[in-house]
Amino acid sequence: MKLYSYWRSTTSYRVRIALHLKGLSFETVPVDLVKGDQKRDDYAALNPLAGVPTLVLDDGTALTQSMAILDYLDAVYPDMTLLPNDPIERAKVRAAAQTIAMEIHPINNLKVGDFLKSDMGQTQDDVIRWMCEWMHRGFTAFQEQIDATGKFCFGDTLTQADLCLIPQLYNAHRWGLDLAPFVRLTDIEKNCLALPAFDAARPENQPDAG
Ligand SMILES: N[C@@H](CCC(=O)N[C@@H](CS)C(=O)NCC(=O)O)C(=O)O
Repeated sequence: MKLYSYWRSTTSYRVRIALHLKGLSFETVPVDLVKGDQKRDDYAALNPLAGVPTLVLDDGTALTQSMAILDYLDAVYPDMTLLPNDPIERAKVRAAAQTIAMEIHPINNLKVGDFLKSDMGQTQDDVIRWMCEWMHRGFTAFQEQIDATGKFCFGDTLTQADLCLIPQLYNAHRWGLDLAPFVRLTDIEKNCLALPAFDAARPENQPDAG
C-alpha cells in the first residue's frame, strides 16, 4: 500500500496510527502541502478534494477521507478493530471522533487559514486565534463525550476517538492552545504516545519531516 501523506497533516496522522497498530507495511509518498503539491493535476486525479491522506491499495484502488480509510482498514483487518461492536458504544465513539473530524478539523484546515489571510484580510495571528477558538470549543465538548477515567478515551481499549485526538493535540501544541482545562486529554495523550504504533506515526518520525 502507498500512503500519500504530509508529515504535519493530522488526517494523515490518524491513518498512519491505524496502519502501525494493525502491523501493516506501507510506503509513504510525501505530498508537500506548503508547496501546494496537493493541487497538482496528477495528485488531484487521485484525491478530488486535493487533500491528504490518500491510501492506494496494491490493486491501484485509491481511498480518500481519513475516517473512511479507518473504516476500510477495520473491515479488512479486523484483528485490532478501532470501533466497538455494541451499537451504543460504537455511536459514542463515532460521536467523539466526529467532534474532531467534523467540528474542529474542517474549519481549521490549511486552505481555510489561507483564505482568511488572502481573501479576508486576516493576519497570521488572527488565524491562530481562530484555530485555537475552535479547538478549545471542540475539546471542551470532546472531554465531556469520552469516559472520565481509563487509559484511553473509552476505557482501556483504543478507538477511533484516540486516533483523532492525538493528532489534534499535536496541532494544539503547535499553535499554543492553553491545554490546562484539558488534563484528561493530555493524560490520554501520554498513554497513547508511549505506544510504539503512535510513536512511529508521529509527525517528527516521518520521512518528509522538516
Ligand atoms: N476530511 C478529509 C480532509 C483531508 C484534508 O483536507 N487534509 C488536510 C491536511 S490535515 C489537507 O490536505 N489540506 C490541504 C489544504 O488545505 O490545502 C480527511 O479526513 O481525509
